[in-house]
Amino acid sequence: MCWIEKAFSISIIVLKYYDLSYPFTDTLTPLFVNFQVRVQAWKEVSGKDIKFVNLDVAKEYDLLVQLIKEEQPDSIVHFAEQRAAPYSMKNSKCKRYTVDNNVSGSNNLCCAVIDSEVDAHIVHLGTMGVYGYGTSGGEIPEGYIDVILPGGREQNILHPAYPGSVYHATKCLDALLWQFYQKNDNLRVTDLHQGIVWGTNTPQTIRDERLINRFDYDGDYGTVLNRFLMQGAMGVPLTVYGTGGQTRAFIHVTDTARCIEIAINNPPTAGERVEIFNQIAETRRVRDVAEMVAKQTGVEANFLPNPRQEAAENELDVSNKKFCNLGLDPITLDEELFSEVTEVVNKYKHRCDPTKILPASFWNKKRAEECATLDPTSVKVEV
Ligand code: USQ
Repeated sequence: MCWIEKAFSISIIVLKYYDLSYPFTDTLTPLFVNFQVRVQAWKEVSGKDIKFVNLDVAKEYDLLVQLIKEEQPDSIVHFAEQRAAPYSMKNSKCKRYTVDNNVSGSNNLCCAVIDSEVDAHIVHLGTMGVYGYGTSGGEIPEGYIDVILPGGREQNILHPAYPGSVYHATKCLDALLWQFYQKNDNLRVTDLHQGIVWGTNTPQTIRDERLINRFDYDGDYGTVLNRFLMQGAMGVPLTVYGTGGQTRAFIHVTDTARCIEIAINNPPTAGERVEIFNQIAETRRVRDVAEMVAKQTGVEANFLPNPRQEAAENELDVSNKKFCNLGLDPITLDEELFSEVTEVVNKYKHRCDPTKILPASFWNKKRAEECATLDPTSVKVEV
């Protein structure tokens, strides 16, 4: 589906993921699925017009080309991908759907920009997970890395891909598509390698309840810090996977929006290589994040067998200099902002299904066997 924002001096199409045909837990927040309600609410609070079009980017190619021709966008923000790693690893159906939807969607978008003959800048939401975690033995640069090839040949190449799930693998495949279409057709592309998003509201969505964001708390869609904050607010022991020694990159949802704005305002020129930013504020170890939430809420950390095939402990050092040089002042993990999330959770906690809190997606047979003792019905929440 697409949002088209023409209120700024430039025109933007935002391709957004939304699929009601796949079963998932309802978001904790009561998201307004009638998009006309959201569009109307935004008009009322901002005076700005957004047009909403419902189309499947991975399947309805002709409609996508027609839309781009009609709207002549300066930028197209590509968020139209199945976004959850655990969901992508649930079973073969979910793995195949994630690849079909994500890779076809990205390829269709490149073809549609070429066929429509519109010089639109593609801004794509990638992931830090394309790099793997701590695999290059030093700071992860922004997209490209200096290497010395056999014979002492110095090169600057796309950072090697090291995905940890089918979802992350689709973002690696996307990265190769951007490289190809930039080289072959001079497409202008920015790839944003984002860390784990936390928080609920941005300064825009907080203006009206009808604009509320999703808040996924379940084991398939919820990301780690939001899950911990929700569990803390409901008196549920925090679901730390394994030792909690995994170090990951984090970013607040407000900074996500800010980074997209910065990327749109700083497009590569025609012929310039794919621009890549690391869209992160900071890195933290999962058990340290759990400790912060435990201290604030009084709940304990519960170290569970890890449902994922991932390193038990890793270091992670990531450069985010480009965004900082362009004006991003990153929001870091902060207890005041935790309170804002907790308020949202407390308001809607009656909507929580406690049986969805434990992990329900296992990376392989061995991990599933190790997690066999986890009983989803054992979780009790304080309402
Ligand atoms: N984890 C726990 N307990 C939980 C949930 C997760 O210990 O209850 C651990 C996981 O084992 C993992 C880490 O926390 O080591 C992060 O898990 P996550 O579910 O928050 O994030 P992940 O699956 O890696 O993917 C999410 C989003 C994806 C985005 C990615 C950014 O689903 O869209 O691209 O974060 S990143 O991981 O930096 O690539």
